[in-house]
Amino acid sequence: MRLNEFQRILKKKGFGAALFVNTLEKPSSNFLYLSGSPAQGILFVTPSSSVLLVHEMDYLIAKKYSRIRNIRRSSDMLGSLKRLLSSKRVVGLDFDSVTVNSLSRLKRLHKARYVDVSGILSDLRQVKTPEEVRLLAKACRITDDIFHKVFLNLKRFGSESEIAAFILDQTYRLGLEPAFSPIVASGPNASKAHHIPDDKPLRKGFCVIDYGVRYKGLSADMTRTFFIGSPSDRDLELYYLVLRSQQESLKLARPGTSFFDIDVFSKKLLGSYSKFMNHSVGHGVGFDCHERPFVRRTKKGSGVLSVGSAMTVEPGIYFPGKLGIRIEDTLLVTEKGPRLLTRTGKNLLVIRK
Ligand SMILES: [Mn+2]
Repeated sequence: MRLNEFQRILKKKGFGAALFVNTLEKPSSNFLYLSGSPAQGILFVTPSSSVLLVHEMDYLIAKKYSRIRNIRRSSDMLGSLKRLLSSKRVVGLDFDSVTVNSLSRLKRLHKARYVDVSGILSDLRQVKTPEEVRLLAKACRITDDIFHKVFLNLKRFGSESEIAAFILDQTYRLGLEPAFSPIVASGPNASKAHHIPDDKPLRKGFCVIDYGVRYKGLSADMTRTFFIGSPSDRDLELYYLVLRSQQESLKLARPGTSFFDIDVFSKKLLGSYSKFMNHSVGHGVGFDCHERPFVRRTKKGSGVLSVGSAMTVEPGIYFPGKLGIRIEDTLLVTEKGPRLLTRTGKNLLVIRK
């Protein structure tokens, strides 16, 4: 279905073909999106046909996952690609995933006008199909379950890295992959939005956990903040300020709303603390953990939500070297408004150590 739509666009634009390369070093989410297959290889699409070109050793995995029936085995991938490209004068490429070196190799292999199709793909991907919504919701439910298990076991963890290891263990036991490395940040570490978990004893204060699993290509993204020790009145006030901003902002996730306006609104609700929120209110999610729609510096450059947009809402405040609080959900924009896909409770959980 997605592939057919992409082929229609290729035809309309007069492209002879488009190709997507997926390797271990440079995984291509567009390759996965269009083919359904995580195998290494080249996806070659023309307005009327498609073929998945794989090395002999990747044939079985391609066959297992690919929605594209035409899978061709080759021991000379470049030679096979050259034959497929012959007579194609305009060829679409995903400029987001092609390196400068591979582009020059490609130009030596076959002379053509190579045109970026990454924008076409991100527009298509912004509207989730019912099947993608189902998979994303499943990714979110599994992520909820893992957070639940983390919270049940909190007493036994001594360090951030123990929590991260537990999260990854739970993920791999299910035969799944992390959408990104878990962020576990306790005490002053939580003031770094992208802290890497360390093996030192957990610090007292707020502890941020940011994580999501990838389920059949779709990424969940959720953050919860809990407290180790006894929160002061001010700690509680700060936490519930962020929570209120998050809960009110996500209500704005409706078709036609600019993501920019949600960003402005979430910061307005933080009042004078908004200067301690050093990132935007959220991002689109899907086959990449960060994809369209985005919040940019201007309203004009920012994405507009539509039915089928999947996104996060994640306000936070960070006092450098002191504390950090972030609360994030993944949600879907429907005709009726936002539908929360991550559902872990958000009242402040306090553990006394
Ligand atoms: Mn996020």
